[in-house]
Amino acid sequence: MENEKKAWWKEAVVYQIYPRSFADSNGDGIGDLAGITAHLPYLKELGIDVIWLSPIYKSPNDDNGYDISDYRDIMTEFGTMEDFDRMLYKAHSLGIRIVMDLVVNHTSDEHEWFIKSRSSKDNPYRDYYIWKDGKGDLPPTNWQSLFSGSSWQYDETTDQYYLHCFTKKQPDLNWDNEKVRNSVYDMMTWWCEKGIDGFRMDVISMISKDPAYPEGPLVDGLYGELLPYVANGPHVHEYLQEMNRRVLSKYDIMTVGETAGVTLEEAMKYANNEGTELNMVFHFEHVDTDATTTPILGKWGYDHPDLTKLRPILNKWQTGLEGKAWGSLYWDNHDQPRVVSRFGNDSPKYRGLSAKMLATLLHMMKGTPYIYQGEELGMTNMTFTSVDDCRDVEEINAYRQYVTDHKMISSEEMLKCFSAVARDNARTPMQWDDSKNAGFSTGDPWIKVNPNYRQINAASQTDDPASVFNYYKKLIKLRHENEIIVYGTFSPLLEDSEQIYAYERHYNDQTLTVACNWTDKETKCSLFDCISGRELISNYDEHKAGILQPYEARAVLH
Ligand code: TEU
Ligand code: CA
Repeated sequence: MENEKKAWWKEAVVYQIYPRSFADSNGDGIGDLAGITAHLPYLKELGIDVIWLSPIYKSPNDDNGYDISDYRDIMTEFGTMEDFDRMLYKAHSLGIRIVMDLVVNHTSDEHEWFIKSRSSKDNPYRDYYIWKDGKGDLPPTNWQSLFSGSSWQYDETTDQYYLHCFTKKQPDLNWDNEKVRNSVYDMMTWWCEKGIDGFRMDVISMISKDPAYPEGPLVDGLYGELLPYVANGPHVHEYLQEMNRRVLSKYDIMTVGETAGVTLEEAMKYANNEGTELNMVFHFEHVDTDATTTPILGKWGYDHPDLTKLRPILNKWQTGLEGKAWGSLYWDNHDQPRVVSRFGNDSPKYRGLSAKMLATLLHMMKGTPYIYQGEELGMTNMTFTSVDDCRDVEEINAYRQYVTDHKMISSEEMLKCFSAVARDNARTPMQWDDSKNAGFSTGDPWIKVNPNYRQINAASQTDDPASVFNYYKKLIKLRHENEIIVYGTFSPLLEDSEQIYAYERHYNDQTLTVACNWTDKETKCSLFDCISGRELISNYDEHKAGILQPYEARAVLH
């Protein structure tokens, strides 16, 4: 469609930085803002347009910064506000925009709003959070927190429970209270006035709760389901439209909502083309395809998902949003395992090829692509052999609940789950070079470095034309140079194939044909036999007629 409205955030490629694991400038083992500033030229070289910074605000770090105790200050370990200003200035001078993580579904229990809220029932801040009476000795509902255990924490001072969808150090804000909304809008305005370029909104789909607070169906025999009662609730669109009127519409910024539990129908509202809410959202359907054959349900299944499961999801989102809403594209982020291990093949023989295939598949689709730090190097999952090596509160809590307390799964089996799908896979330090600690830190890193850093690191890839890094660089450049990649419509191809994911993009009178072999076997493919055009990119130098080689990917413009 040639009449798609143009916007810089539709043409941009975003790079996500998880500051704690990116680069440590002072040897305390923790990544920091000065470390990011020092590596901006690397990102410039890669060619990205926007950085999404995971939270850098003051935080006691129960959930690595997703528990904020002061929205207008910087986490001590990461540096100072001067460091932030320097980073923003340097990024802007390189033409790179910075999008902040906005975590406003909840705060830290150490935020002054919560300290006041819990102090007494008649404190003016009481209604900033969600307080309820228990049911006898039981919490108000049977809901399970997304990070294990009850989602309600009893507080002795006032003999009531507060809601926390995540850890008990992350109490949920009460968005039905107008004062909460105003406080959040003021804070957002403060950051916009500082000159930041947008917000990635953490679990923004969860800010409006079902006022009935019903019991949920049991998930693992222990607790009830929570998400249906907290995601896409009755007022969520109303609140986002208000936020849009009061803050977002006043600035030239980009917004992306992290929308747990979002359906295609809901996404069309959040990211509608009229622009009344957000620019785009992240959905989870494609990354929730790991089959759950483990004895415990939930996110801990780890069977290699096959293409036939993934294809209908990818196609549905591509065609469903067309003309109605803008989409986002991602494989990896700080909550997901590494894509080359999860959907590709991280053996030495196929790691590079399959990483490039997955990158082609994603970056030739319609939507704004997101690259997570290290993905551009083909960084892999970690093997966890002891829970002592885990740092993520989600893993530590799940281990305690399922292994230690309820003995529902063996330690060995749980660690197998962690090695496949745990969030810490994405949080091992960025692999810069083959020196000590992968060049991440001269001190002891807060989390173990993946031992494969001598083979997989930035220094060895930036000058190698055949590297994964240079393949990503080329994909980014192609998007910048070819409007068809940004604005072209999408139509699926070969929908019955179990090996090949293929599609076409159309723009003006041009067609871009993309085909990716999802397997390590040669596969028949006649798509390119009758096409004469310009090959934009491929992970193989030479092709075989009528065949796609293992993990071969091709994109041809004609
Ligand atoms: O994630 C929320 C979310 O819905 C999930 O991605 C969830 O963390 C994951 O499924 C658990 O396996 C956001 C942040 O991205 C995450 O890092 C935070 O821990 C969480 O919110 C709480 O702020
Ligand atoms: Ca540091």
